[in-house]
Amino acid sequence: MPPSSLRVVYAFAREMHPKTTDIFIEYGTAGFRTKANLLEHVVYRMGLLAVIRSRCKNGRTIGMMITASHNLEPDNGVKLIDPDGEMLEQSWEEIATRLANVSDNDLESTTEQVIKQVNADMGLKASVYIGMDTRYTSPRLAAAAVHGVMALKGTAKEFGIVTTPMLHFCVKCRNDNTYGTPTEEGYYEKIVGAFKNIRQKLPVFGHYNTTLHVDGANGVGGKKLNIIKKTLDGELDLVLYNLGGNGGKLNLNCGADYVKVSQKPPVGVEPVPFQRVASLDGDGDRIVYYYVDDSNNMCLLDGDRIATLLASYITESLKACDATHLRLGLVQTAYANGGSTKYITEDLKVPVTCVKTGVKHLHHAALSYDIGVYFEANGHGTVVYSDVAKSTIAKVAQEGDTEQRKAAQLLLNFIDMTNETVGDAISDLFLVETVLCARGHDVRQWMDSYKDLPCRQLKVTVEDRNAIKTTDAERKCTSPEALQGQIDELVSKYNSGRAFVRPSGTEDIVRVYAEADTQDSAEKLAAEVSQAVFDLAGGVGDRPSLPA
Ligand code: 16G
Ligand code: MG
Repeated sequence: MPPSSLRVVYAFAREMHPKTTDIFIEYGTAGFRTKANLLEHVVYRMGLLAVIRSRCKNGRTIGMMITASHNLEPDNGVKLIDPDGEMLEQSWEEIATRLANVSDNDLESTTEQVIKQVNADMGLKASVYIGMDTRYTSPRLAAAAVHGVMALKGTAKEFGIVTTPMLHFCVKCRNDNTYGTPTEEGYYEKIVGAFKNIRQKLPVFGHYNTTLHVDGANGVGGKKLNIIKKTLDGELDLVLYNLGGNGGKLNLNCGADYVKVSQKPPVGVEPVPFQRVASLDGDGDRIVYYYVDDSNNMCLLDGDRIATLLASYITESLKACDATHLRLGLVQTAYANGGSTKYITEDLKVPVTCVKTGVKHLHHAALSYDIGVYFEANGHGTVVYSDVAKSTIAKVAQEGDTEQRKAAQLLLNFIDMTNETVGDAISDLFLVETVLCARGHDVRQWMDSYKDLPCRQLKVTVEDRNAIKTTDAERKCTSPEALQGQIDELVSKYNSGRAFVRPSGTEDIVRVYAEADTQDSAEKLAAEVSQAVFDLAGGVGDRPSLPA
Protein backbone atom coordinates (compact mmCIF):
# COMPACT_ATOMS: atom_id res chain seq x y z
CA MET A 1 0.00 0.00 0.00
CA PRO A 2 1.61 3.33 -0.97
CA PRO A 3 2.03 5.71 1.97
CA SER A 4 -0.34 8.24 0.36
CA SER A 5 -3.27 5.91 1.01
CA LEU A 6 -2.60 6.23 4.73
CA ARG A 7 -4.42 9.54 4.51
CA VAL A 8 -7.64 7.69 5.21
CA VAL A 9 -6.21 6.67 8.58
CA TYR A 10 -6.32 10.32 9.57
CA ALA A 11 -9.68 10.95 7.92
CA PHE A 12 -11.42 8.21 9.93
CA ALA A 13 -9.74 9.43 13.09
CA ARG A 14 -10.69 13.06 12.63
CA GLU A 15 -14.23 12.52 11.39
CA MET A 16 -15.34 9.48 13.35
CA HIS A 17 -13.04 8.58 16.23
CA PRO A 18 -11.09 11.64 17.32
CA LYS A 19 -8.84 11.50 20.34
CA THR A 20 -10.59 13.67 22.87
CA THR A 21 -8.39 13.08 25.89
CA ASP A 22 -4.75 13.50 26.83
CA ILE A 23 -4.86 10.85 29.52
CA PHE A 24 -2.03 8.39 28.86
CA ILE A 25 -3.22 4.84 28.38
CA GLU A 26 -1.13 1.68 28.46
CA TYR A 27 -1.54 -1.79 26.99
CA GLY A 28 -1.53 -3.63 30.31
CA THR A 29 -1.85 -7.20 31.55
CA ALA A 30 -4.90 -7.79 29.41
CA GLY A 31 -4.94 -5.00 26.85
CA PHE A 32 -6.28 -1.48 27.27
CA ARG A 33 -8.87 -1.06 29.98
CA THR A 34 -10.47 2.12 31.32
CA LYS A 35 -13.72 4.12 31.30
CA ALA A 36 -15.57 3.27 28.11
CA ASN A 37 -15.90 6.92 27.05
CA LEU A 38 -12.10 7.24 26.83
CA LEU A 39 -11.64 4.32 24.50
CA GLU A 40 -13.14 4.96 21.09
CA HIS A 41 -9.98 6.31 19.49
CA VAL A 42 -7.93 3.59 21.17
CA VAL A 43 -10.09 0.82 19.72
CA TYR A 44 -10.04 2.44 16.27
CA ARG A 45 -6.25 2.50 16.40
CA MET A 46 -6.11 -1.12 17.56
CA GLY A 47 -8.11 -1.93 14.42
CA LEU A 48 -5.23 -0.41 12.46
CA LEU A 49 -2.69 -2.35 14.47
CA ALA A 50 -4.56 -5.63 14.06
CA VAL A 51 -4.33 -5.25 10.28
CA ILE A 52 -0.60 -4.54 10.47
CA ARG A 53 -0.13 -7.53 12.77
CA SER A 54 -2.11 -9.78 10.42
CA ARG A 55 0.12 -8.71 7.51
CA CYS A 56 3.20 -9.37 9.63
CA LYS A 57 1.85 -12.86 10.17
CA ASN A 58 1.43 -13.50 6.46
CA GLY A 59 -2.25 -12.63 6.38
CA ARG A 60 -3.21 -14.96 9.21
CA THR A 61 -6.22 -13.86 11.25
CA ILE A 62 -5.84 -11.65 14.33
CA GLY A 63 -8.57 -11.25 16.97
CA MET A 64 -9.89 -8.14 18.72
CA MET A 65 -12.00 -8.54 21.82
CA ILE A 66 -13.95 -5.61 23.23
CA THR A 67 -14.36 -6.26 26.95
CA ALA A 68 -13.35 -5.13 30.42
CA SER A 69 -13.81 -8.62 31.86
CA HIS A 70 -14.67 -8.46 35.57
CA ASN A 71 -14.66 -4.64 35.78
CA LEU A 72 -17.93 -2.86 36.42
CA GLU A 73 -20.30 -1.69 33.69
CA PRO A 74 -18.86 1.83 33.00
CA ASP A 75 -15.46 0.38 32.02
CA ASN A 76 -14.54 -1.25 28.78
CA GLY A 77 -11.39 -2.44 27.06
CA VAL A 78 -9.79 -4.02 24.05
CA LYS A 79 -7.25 -6.76 23.64
CA LEU A 80 -5.63 -8.31 20.60
CA ILE A 81 -5.39 -12.04 19.97
CA ASP A 82 -2.49 -13.59 18.06
CA PRO A 83 -2.93 -16.17 15.29
CA ASP A 84 -2.66 -19.24 17.52
CA GLY A 85 -5.36 -17.85 19.76
CA GLU A 86 -2.81 -16.55 22.24
CA MET A 87 -2.44 -13.10 23.74
CA LEU A 88 -0.67 -10.45 21.68
CA GLU A 89 3.10 -10.99 21.64
CA GLN A 90 4.58 -8.92 24.42
CA SER A 91 7.00 -6.95 22.24
CA TRP A 92 3.99 -5.42 20.46
CA GLU A 93 2.49 -4.03 23.65
CA GLU A 94 4.78 -1.04 23.48
CA ILE A 95 3.79 -0.43 19.85
CA ALA A 96 0.12 -0.64 20.80
CA THR A 97 0.68 1.88 23.59
CA ARG A 98 2.51 4.26 21.26
CA LEU A 99 -0.19 4.10 18.61
CA ALA A 100 -2.94 4.61 21.18
CA ASN A 101 -1.40 7.76 22.63
CA VAL A 102 -0.23 9.84 19.64
CA SER A 103 -2.31 12.84 18.63
CA ASP A 104 -4.67 12.55 15.68
CA ASN A 105 -2.29 14.79 13.74
CA ASP A 106 0.59 12.38 14.28
CA LEU A 107 -1.43 9.24 13.69
CA GLU A 108 -0.72 8.92 9.99
CA SER A 109 3.04 9.28 10.37
CA THR A 110 3.15 7.02 13.42
CA THR A 111 1.20 4.35 11.55
CA GLU A 112 3.72 4.61 8.75
CA GLN A 113 6.60 4.29 11.21
CA VAL A 114 5.06 1.22 12.80
CA ILE A 115 4.57 -0.41 9.41
CA LYS A 116 8.25 0.17 8.66
CA GLN A 117 9.42 -0.90 12.08
CA VAL A 118 7.67 -4.27 11.97
CA ASN A 119 8.31 -4.67 8.28
CA ALA A 120 4.70 -5.38 7.34
CA ASP A 121 3.99 -6.09 3.68
CA MET A 122 0.97 -3.88 3.14
CA GLY A 123 0.25 -5.59 -0.17
CA LEU A 124 -0.89 -8.74 1.65
CA LYS A 125 -4.44 -9.58 2.63
CA ALA A 126 -5.33 -9.03 6.27
CA SER A 127 -8.06 -10.60 8.37
CA VAL A 128 -9.40 -9.50 11.75
CA TYR A 129 -12.04 -11.23 13.88
CA ILE A 130 -13.93 -8.91 16.23
CA GLY A 131 -15.99 -9.92 19.26
CA MET A 132 -17.53 -8.06 22.17
CA ASP A 133 -19.05 -8.61 25.60
CA THR A 134 -22.51 -7.49 26.72
CA ARG A 135 -21.63 -3.93 27.83
CA TYR A 136 -23.88 -1.29 26.27
CA THR A 137 -20.75 0.59 25.17
CA SER A 138 -19.36 -2.41 23.29
CA PRO A 139 -21.22 -2.10 19.93
CA ARG A 140 -19.96 1.45 19.45
CA LEU A 141 -16.41 0.37 20.18
CA ALA A 142 -16.72 -2.66 17.90
CA ALA A 143 -17.75 -0.26 15.12
CA ALA A 144 -14.61 1.79 15.75
CA ALA A 145 -12.58 -1.42 15.49
CA VAL A 146 -14.15 -2.19 12.12
CA HIS A 147 -13.28 1.30 10.88
CA GLY A 148 -9.68 0.77 11.90
CA VAL A 149 -9.57 -2.45 9.92
CA MET A 150 -11.23 -0.79 6.91
CA ALA A 151 -8.85 2.16 6.97
CA LEU A 152 -5.93 -0.16 6.21
CA LYS A 153 -7.95 -2.33 3.83
CA GLY A 154 -8.15 -5.41 5.97
CA THR A 155 -11.19 -7.67 6.16
CA ALA A 156 -13.13 -7.53 9.41
CA LYS A 157 -15.46 -10.28 10.51
CA GLU A 158 -17.74 -9.48 13.42
CA PHE A 159 -18.83 -12.20 15.81
CA GLY A 160 -21.17 -10.01 17.84
CA ILE A 161 -21.51 -10.92 21.49
CA VAL A 162 -19.22 -13.84 22.35
CA THR A 163 -17.14 -14.83 25.36
CA THR A 164 -13.47 -13.89 25.16
CA PRO A 165 -12.42 -17.56 24.95
CA MET A 166 -14.87 -18.19 22.09
CA LEU A 167 -13.13 -15.51 20.06
CA HIS A 168 -9.70 -16.96 20.91
CA PHE A 169 -11.00 -20.36 19.79
CA CYS A 170 -12.36 -18.97 16.50
CA VAL A 171 -9.09 -17.17 15.70
CA LYS A 172 -7.16 -20.37 16.32
CA CYS A 173 -9.53 -22.45 14.17
CA ARG A 174 -9.38 -19.94 11.31
CA ASN A 175 -5.59 -20.27 11.25
CA ASP A 176 -5.45 -24.00 11.94
CA ASN A 177 -8.46 -25.88 10.64
CA THR A 178 -7.47 -29.08 12.43
CA TYR A 179 -8.48 -27.37 15.68
CA GLY A 180 -12.14 -26.89 14.80
CA THR A 181 -14.62 -24.71 12.94
CA PRO A 182 -14.18 -20.95 13.45
CA THR A 183 -17.73 -20.14 14.51
CA GLU A 184 -19.71 -20.03 17.73
CA GLU A 185 -21.50 -23.18 16.56
CA GLY A 186 -18.12 -24.80 15.87
CA TYR A 187 -17.18 -24.05 19.45
CA TYR A 188 -20.32 -25.74 20.82
CA GLU A 189 -19.83 -28.67 18.51
CA LYS A 190 -16.31 -29.35 19.70
CA ILE A 191 -16.37 -28.45 23.38
CA VAL A 192 -19.94 -29.28 24.36
CA GLY A 193 -19.91 -32.21 21.95
CA ALA A 194 -16.90 -33.70 23.74
CA PHE A 195 -18.63 -33.29 27.09
CA LYS A 196 -21.71 -35.12 25.87
CA ASN A 197 -19.51 -37.85 24.49
CA ILE A 198 -17.84 -38.29 27.85
CA ARG A 199 -21.15 -38.38 29.69
CA GLN A 200 -22.22 -41.30 27.50
CA LYS A 201 -19.19 -43.18 28.78
CA LEU A 202 -19.25 -42.23 32.46
CA PRO A 203 -22.07 -43.44 34.67
CA VAL A 204 -23.27 -41.02 37.33
CA PHE A 205 -22.47 -42.57 40.70
CA GLY A 206 -21.48 -41.93 44.29
CA HIS A 207 -21.99 -38.45 45.66
CA TYR A 208 -21.93 -36.68 42.32
CA ASN A 209 -25.07 -34.69 41.64
CA THR A 210 -25.90 -33.67 38.05
CA THR A 211 -27.39 -30.35 39.16
CA LEU A 212 -25.00 -27.41 38.94
CA HIS A 213 -25.93 -23.87 39.95
CA VAL A 214 -24.18 -21.13 37.97
CA ASP A 215 -23.80 -17.40 38.59
CA GLY A 216 -23.40 -15.75 35.17
CA ALA A 217 -22.14 -12.36 36.53
CA ASN A 218 -24.84 -10.71 34.37
CA GLY A 219 -22.42 -11.11 31.48
CA VAL A 220 -21.93 -13.03 28.27
CA GLY A 221 -20.87 -16.36 29.82
CA GLY A 222 -24.24 -16.95 31.47
CA LYS A 223 -26.04 -16.10 28.24
CA LYS A 224 -24.03 -18.67 26.33
CA LEU A 225 -24.60 -21.31 29.03
CA ASN A 226 -28.29 -20.65 28.61
CA ILE A 227 -27.93 -21.66 24.96
CA ILE A 228 -25.85 -24.70 25.86
CA LYS A 229 -28.24 -25.74 28.63
CA LYS A 230 -30.99 -26.38 26.09
CA THR A 231 -28.80 -28.82 24.20
CA LEU A 232 -27.89 -30.90 27.25
CA ASP A 233 -30.19 -33.88 27.78
CA GLY A 234 -29.95 -34.35 31.51
CA GLU A 235 -26.20 -34.92 31.31
CA LEU A 236 -25.94 -31.81 33.43
CA ASP A 237 -28.80 -29.78 34.85
CA LEU A 238 -27.69 -26.18 34.79
CA VAL A 239 -29.59 -23.79 37.05
CA LEU A 240 -28.57 -20.32 35.94
CA TYR A 241 -28.59 -17.02 37.88
CA ASN A 242 -27.52 -13.46 37.07
CA LEU A 243 -28.15 -13.67 33.36
CA GLY A 244 -28.39 -9.92 32.88
CA GLY A 245 -32.17 -9.51 33.07
CA ASN A 246 -34.22 -7.92 35.87
CA GLY A 247 -31.90 -4.94 36.24
CA GLY A 248 -28.96 -7.14 37.23
CA LYS A 249 -25.75 -5.20 36.66
CA LEU A 250 -22.64 -6.70 35.13
CA ASN A 251 -20.21 -8.00 37.79
CA LEU A 252 -21.96 -6.01 40.51
CA ASN A 253 -22.00 -8.10 43.70
CA CYS A 254 -21.72 -11.20 41.58
CA GLY A 255 -19.31 -13.04 39.33
CA ALA A 256 -16.05 -14.88 39.86
CA ASP A 257 -14.03 -11.88 40.95
CA TYR A 258 -16.57 -10.74 43.53
CA VAL A 259 -16.90 -14.23 44.95
CA LYS A 260 -13.16 -14.82 45.09
CA VAL A 261 -12.15 -11.47 46.52
CA SER A 262 -15.02 -10.85 48.95
CA GLN A 263 -15.42 -14.55 49.80
CA LYS A 264 -19.19 -14.05 49.71
CA PRO A 265 -21.86 -15.79 47.67
CA PRO A 266 -23.09 -13.69 44.72
CA VAL A 267 -26.29 -11.71 44.93
CA GLY A 268 -29.32 -13.64 43.75
CA VAL A 269 -28.08 -17.12 44.62
CA GLU A 270 -29.75 -18.35 47.81
CA PRO A 271 -27.12 -20.16 49.92
CA VAL A 272 -28.17 -23.80 50.37
CA PRO A 273 -25.70 -25.91 52.37
CA PHE A 274 -23.37 -28.04 50.25
CA GLN A 275 -24.94 -27.00 46.98
CA ARG A 276 -22.33 -26.81 44.19
CA VAL A 277 -22.20 -23.35 42.63
CA ALA A 278 -19.93 -22.00 39.89
CA SER A 279 -19.35 -18.29 39.32
CA LEU A 280 -18.21 -16.91 35.95
CA ASP A 281 -16.69 -13.51 35.27
CA GLY A 282 -18.07 -10.87 32.90
CA ASP A 283 -16.45 -12.12 29.70
CA GLY A 284 -16.48 -15.82 30.51
CA ASP A 285 -12.78 -16.51 30.86
CA ARG A 286 -12.71 -17.13 34.61
CA ILE A 287 -14.53 -19.51 36.89
CA VAL A 288 -14.53 -20.36 40.57
CA TYR A 289 -16.71 -22.84 42.45
CA TYR A 290 -18.01 -22.51 45.98
CA TYR A 291 -20.48 -23.92 48.48
CA VAL A 292 -21.62 -22.93 51.93
CA ASP A 293 -21.41 -25.40 54.80
CA ASP A 294 -24.15 -26.03 57.36
CA SER A 295 -22.99 -23.03 59.41
CA ASN A 296 -23.25 -20.85 56.31
CA ASN A 297 -19.46 -20.55 56.00
CA MET A 298 -18.23 -19.79 52.53
CA CYS A 299 -16.06 -22.56 51.10
CA LEU A 300 -14.27 -21.44 47.97
CA LEU A 301 -12.97 -23.79 45.29
CA ASP A 302 -10.80 -21.41 43.31
CA GLY A 303 -8.33 -21.69 40.46
CA ASP A 304 -5.83 -23.55 42.64
CA ARG A 305 -8.47 -26.16 43.44
CA ILE A 306 -9.47 -26.51 39.82
CA ALA A 307 -5.83 -26.85 38.76
CA THR A 308 -5.12 -29.58 41.31
CA LEU A 309 -8.35 -31.38 40.44
CA LEU A 310 -7.49 -31.43 36.73
CA ALA A 311 -3.80 -32.25 37.25
CA SER A 312 -4.56 -35.19 39.53
CA TYR A 313 -7.16 -36.54 37.12
CA ILE A 314 -4.86 -36.26 34.11
CA THR A 315 -2.08 -37.94 36.11
CA GLU A 316 -4.38 -40.88 36.82
CA SER A 317 -5.48 -41.02 33.19
CA LEU A 318 -1.89 -41.09 31.98
CA LYS A 319 -1.22 -44.01 34.33
CA ALA A 320 -4.25 -45.83 32.98
CA CYS A 321 -2.94 -45.21 29.44
CA ASP A 322 0.54 -46.36 30.42
CA ALA A 323 1.81 -43.00 29.19
CA THR A 324 3.46 -41.72 32.33
CA HIS A 325 6.57 -40.72 30.37
CA LEU A 326 4.60 -37.66 29.24
CA ARG A 327 5.69 -34.78 31.47
CA LEU A 328 2.80 -33.15 33.25
CA GLY A 329 3.45 -29.85 34.99
CA LEU A 330 1.47 -27.18 36.77
CA VAL A 331 1.94 -23.44 36.47
CA GLN A 332 0.84 -21.02 39.18
CA THR A 333 1.46 -17.44 40.27
CA ALA A 334 2.48 -16.04 43.66
CA TYR A 335 -1.25 -15.80 44.48
CA ALA A 336 -1.53 -19.59 44.58
CA ASN A 337 -2.30 -20.64 48.11
CA GLY A 338 0.71 -22.20 49.85
CA GLY A 339 -1.51 -25.15 50.77
CA SER A 340 -2.09 -25.96 47.11
CA THR A 341 1.58 -25.75 46.17
CA LYS A 342 2.49 -28.09 48.99
CA TYR A 343 -0.20 -30.59 47.94
CA ILE A 344 0.83 -30.52 44.29
CA THR A 345 4.51 -31.05 44.91
CA GLU A 346 4.38 -33.38 47.92
CA ASP A 347 1.23 -35.44 47.32
CA LEU A 348 0.61 -35.30 43.58
CA LYS A 349 4.35 -35.15 42.88
CA VAL A 350 3.72 -32.91 39.92
CA PRO A 351 6.36 -30.24 39.18
CA VAL A 352 5.28 -26.62 39.68
CA THR A 353 6.47 -23.46 37.94
CA CYS A 354 5.69 -20.04 39.44
CA VAL A 355 5.40 -17.10 37.02
CA LYS A 356 4.27 -13.46 37.00
CA THR A 357 0.59 -12.58 37.10
CA GLY A 358 -1.13 -12.47 33.71
CA VAL A 359 -2.36 -15.28 31.56
CA LYS A 360 0.25 -14.82 28.88
CA HIS A 361 3.02 -15.70 31.36
CA LEU A 362 1.24 -18.81 32.59
CA HIS A 363 0.32 -19.97 29.13
CA HIS A 364 3.85 -19.57 27.90
CA ALA A 365 5.32 -21.53 30.81
CA ALA A 366 2.72 -24.30 30.44
CA LEU A 367 3.82 -24.90 26.86
CA SER A 368 7.16 -26.19 28.09
CA TYR A 369 5.53 -29.35 29.49
CA ASP A 370 4.09 -32.22 27.43
CA ILE A 371 0.87 -31.44 29.27
CA GLY A 372 0.75 -28.11 31.09
CA VAL A 373 -2.03 -27.23 33.52
CA TYR A 374 -2.08 -23.55 34.39
CA PHE A 375 -4.39 -21.58 36.64
CA GLU A 376 -4.37 -18.30 38.45
CA ALA A 377 -5.98 -18.54 41.88
CA ASN A 378 -8.63 -16.14 40.55
CA GLY A 379 -9.96 -18.88 38.29
CA HIS A 380 -8.32 -18.15 34.98
CA GLY A 381 -6.67 -21.17 33.43
CA THR A 382 -6.72 -24.14 31.13
CA VAL A 383 -4.66 -27.13 30.02
CA VAL A 384 -2.36 -27.25 27.01
CA TYR A 385 -1.30 -30.51 25.37
CA SER A 386 1.74 -30.81 23.10
CA ASP A 387 1.54 -32.58 19.76
CA VAL A 388 3.61 -35.38 21.25
CA ALA A 389 1.10 -35.81 24.07
CA LYS A 390 -1.83 -35.85 21.66
CA SER A 391 -0.28 -38.33 19.28
CA THR A 392 0.88 -40.60 22.10
CA ILE A 393 -2.60 -40.74 23.59
CA ALA A 394 -4.19 -41.20 20.16
CA LYS A 395 -1.88 -44.15 19.56
CA VAL A 396 -2.87 -45.78 22.85
CA ALA A 397 -6.52 -45.27 21.90
CA GLN A 398 -5.85 -47.35 18.78
CA GLU A 399 -3.30 -49.88 19.92
CA GLY A 400 -3.53 -50.30 23.69
CA ASP A 401 -5.25 -53.14 25.50
CA THR A 402 -8.96 -52.80 26.24
CA GLU A 403 -8.56 -50.83 29.46
CA GLN A 404 -5.86 -48.60 28.03
CA ARG A 405 -7.93 -47.88 24.93
CA LYS A 406 -10.88 -46.92 27.09
CA ALA A 407 -8.79 -44.56 29.20
CA ALA A 408 -7.12 -43.01 26.18
CA GLN A 409 -10.40 -42.42 24.38
CA LEU A 410 -11.76 -40.69 27.43
CA LEU A 411 -8.63 -38.57 27.64
CA LEU A 412 -8.97 -37.64 23.96
CA ASN A 413 -12.50 -36.41 24.66
CA PHE A 414 -11.13 -34.53 27.65
CA ILE A 415 -8.59 -32.84 25.37
CA ASP A 416 -11.32 -31.89 22.88
CA MET A 417 -13.34 -30.40 25.70
CA THR A 418 -10.42 -28.15 26.64
CA ASN A 419 -10.11 -24.70 25.09
CA GLU A 420 -6.36 -24.77 24.81
CA THR A 421 -6.07 -21.21 23.55
CA VAL A 422 -6.89 -19.46 26.83
CA GLY A 423 -8.65 -19.93 30.18
CA ASP A 424 -12.32 -20.55 29.46
CA ALA A 425 -15.03 -20.65 32.12
CA ILE A 426 -17.36 -22.79 30.02
CA SER A 427 -14.73 -25.32 28.99
CA ASP A 428 -13.33 -25.41 32.54
CA LEU A 429 -16.80 -26.00 33.92
CA PHE A 430 -17.16 -29.09 31.75
CA LEU A 431 -13.68 -30.30 32.71
CA VAL A 432 -14.44 -29.97 36.42
CA GLU A 433 -17.84 -31.61 36.08
CA THR A 434 -16.20 -34.49 34.24
CA VAL A 435 -13.64 -35.14 36.97
CA LEU A 436 -16.21 -34.90 39.77
CA CYS A 437 -18.52 -37.25 37.89
CA ALA A 438 -15.71 -39.71 37.10
CA ARG A 439 -14.86 -39.84 40.81
CA GLY A 440 -18.41 -39.77 42.11
CA HIS A 441 -17.42 -36.80 44.25
CA ASP A 442 -19.35 -33.93 45.76
CA VAL A 443 -17.92 -30.55 46.72
CA ARG A 444 -16.86 -31.71 50.17
CA GLN A 445 -14.76 -34.52 48.80
CA TRP A 446 -13.22 -32.14 46.33
CA MET A 447 -12.42 -29.73 49.19
CA ASP A 448 -10.96 -32.53 51.34
CA SER A 449 -7.97 -33.10 49.04
CA TYR A 450 -5.91 -30.44 50.87
CA LYS A 451 -6.24 -27.53 53.29
CA ASP A 452 -5.82 -23.92 52.21
CA LEU A 453 -3.82 -21.54 54.37
CA PRO A 454 -5.95 -18.59 55.52
CA CYS A 455 -5.15 -15.54 53.38
CA ARG A 456 -6.08 -11.91 52.81
CA GLN A 457 -5.68 -9.52 49.88
CA LEU A 458 -5.66 -5.75 50.32
CA LYS A 459 -5.19 -2.72 48.09
CA VAL A 460 -3.07 0.34 48.84
CA THR A 461 -3.27 3.60 46.90
CA VAL A 462 0.08 5.28 46.30
CA GLU A 463 1.29 8.24 44.25
CA ASP A 464 2.93 6.09 41.58
CA ARG A 465 2.29 2.38 41.72
CA ASN A 466 5.14 1.72 39.31
CA ALA A 467 7.52 2.81 42.05
CA ILE A 468 7.02 -0.76 43.25
CA LYS A 469 9.30 -3.10 41.33
CA THR A 470 9.37 -6.85 41.76
CA THR A 471 11.42 -9.88 40.83
CA ASP A 472 11.29 -13.69 41.29
CA ALA A 473 7.81 -14.03 39.74
CA GLU A 474 6.63 -11.06 41.84
CA ARG A 475 7.46 -12.80 45.10
CA LYS A 476 10.18 -10.30 46.02
CA CYS A 477 10.17 -6.54 45.88
CA THR A 478 13.29 -4.70 44.70
CA SER A 479 12.06 -1.11 45.00
CA PRO A 480 11.52 0.93 47.16
CA GLU A 481 14.70 -0.39 48.59
CA ALA A 482 13.74 -0.89 52.23
CA LEU A 483 10.37 -2.48 51.58
CA GLN A 484 11.38 -6.12 51.10
CA GLY A 485 13.42 -6.06 54.31
CA GLN A 486 10.38 -4.84 56.20
CA ILE A 487 8.12 -7.44 54.61
CA ASP A 488 10.59 -10.20 55.54
CA GLU A 489 10.66 -9.00 59.09
CA LEU A 490 6.87 -8.87 59.37
CA VAL A 491 6.45 -12.28 57.76
CA SER A 492 8.96 -13.87 60.12
CA LYS A 493 6.65 -13.23 63.08
CA TYR A 494 3.97 -15.57 61.75
CA ASN A 495 3.72 -19.33 61.41
CA SER A 496 3.48 -20.35 57.75
CA GLY A 497 3.62 -16.64 56.96
CA ARG A 498 4.08 -15.43 53.40
CA ALA A 499 3.42 -12.03 51.87
CA PHE A 500 4.19 -10.09 48.70
CA VAL A 501 3.24 -6.83 47.04
CA ARG A 502 2.94 -5.88 43.36
CA PRO A 503 1.56 -3.00 41.32
CA SER A 504 -1.76 -3.92 39.73
CA GLY A 505 -1.78 -4.14 35.95
CA THR A 506 -5.44 -3.21 35.74
CA GLU A 507 -6.07 -0.66 38.51
CA ASP A 508 -4.11 2.29 39.84
CA ILE A 509 -3.23 0.58 43.12
CA VAL A 510 -0.71 -1.71 44.78
CA ARG A 511 -1.93 -5.19 45.72
CA VAL A 512 -0.93 -6.85 48.97
CA TYR A 513 -1.22 -10.58 49.58
CA ALA A 514 -0.62 -12.35 52.88
CA GLU A 515 -1.18 -15.85 54.22
CA ALA A 516 -0.52 -17.42 57.60
CA ASP A 517 -1.67 -20.31 59.78
CA THR A 518 -4.79 -18.53 61.12
CA GLN A 519 -7.21 -16.06 59.57
CA ASP A 520 -6.45 -13.50 62.26
CA SER A 521 -2.75 -13.71 61.52
CA ALA A 522 -3.32 -13.44 57.76
CA GLU A 523 -5.48 -10.32 58.31
CA LYS A 524 -2.89 -8.78 60.58
CA LEU A 525 0.05 -9.54 58.34
CA ALA A 526 -1.78 -8.12 55.29
CA ALA A 527 -2.56 -4.93 57.20
CA GLU A 528 1.00 -4.56 58.47
CA VAL A 529 2.45 -5.05 55.00
CA SER A 530 -0.07 -2.52 53.65
CA GLN A 531 1.19 0.00 56.18
CA ALA A 532 4.76 -0.64 55.10
CA VAL A 533 3.78 -0.05 51.46
CA PHE A 534 1.92 3.10 52.44
CA ASP A 535 4.87 4.45 54.41
CA LEU A 536 7.66 3.54 52.00
CA ALA A 537 5.99 3.90 48.60
CA GLY A 538 4.17 7.21 48.91
CA GLY A 539 0.75 6.24 50.24
CA VAL A 540 -2.20 8.48 49.39
CA GLY A 541 -5.23 9.10 51.63
CA ASP A 542 -5.73 7.36 54.95
CA ARG A 543 -2.96 5.11 56.29
CA PRO A 544 -4.23 1.49 56.32
CA SER A 545 -5.33 0.50 59.81
CA LEU A 546 -4.67 -2.74 61.68
CA PRO A 547 -7.56 -5.09 62.39
CA ALA A 548 -9.20 -4.46 65.79
C1 16G B 1 -5.95 -9.43 34.03
C2 16G B 1 -5.36 -10.73 33.61
C3 16G B 1 -5.42 -11.73 34.72
C4 16G B 1 -4.76 -11.19 35.94
C5 16G B 1 -5.33 -9.86 36.29
C6 16G B 1 -4.49 -9.25 37.35
C7 16G B 1 -5.51 -11.75 31.44
C8 16G B 1 -6.42 -12.25 30.38
N1 16G B 1 -6.10 -11.26 32.49
O1 16G B 1 -7.30 -9.55 34.29
O2 16G B 1 -4.75 -12.87 34.29
O3 16G B 1 -4.94 -12.04 37.03
O4 16G B 1 -5.26 -9.01 35.17
O5 16G B 1 -4.96 -8.00 37.63
O6 16G B 1 -4.28 -11.79 31.34
P1 16G B 1 -4.11 -7.04 38.48
O7 16G B 1 -2.83 -6.80 37.76
O8 16G B 1 -4.97 -5.83 38.62
O9 16G B 1 -3.88 -7.73 39.79
MG1 MG C 1 -12.26 -12.13 32.25
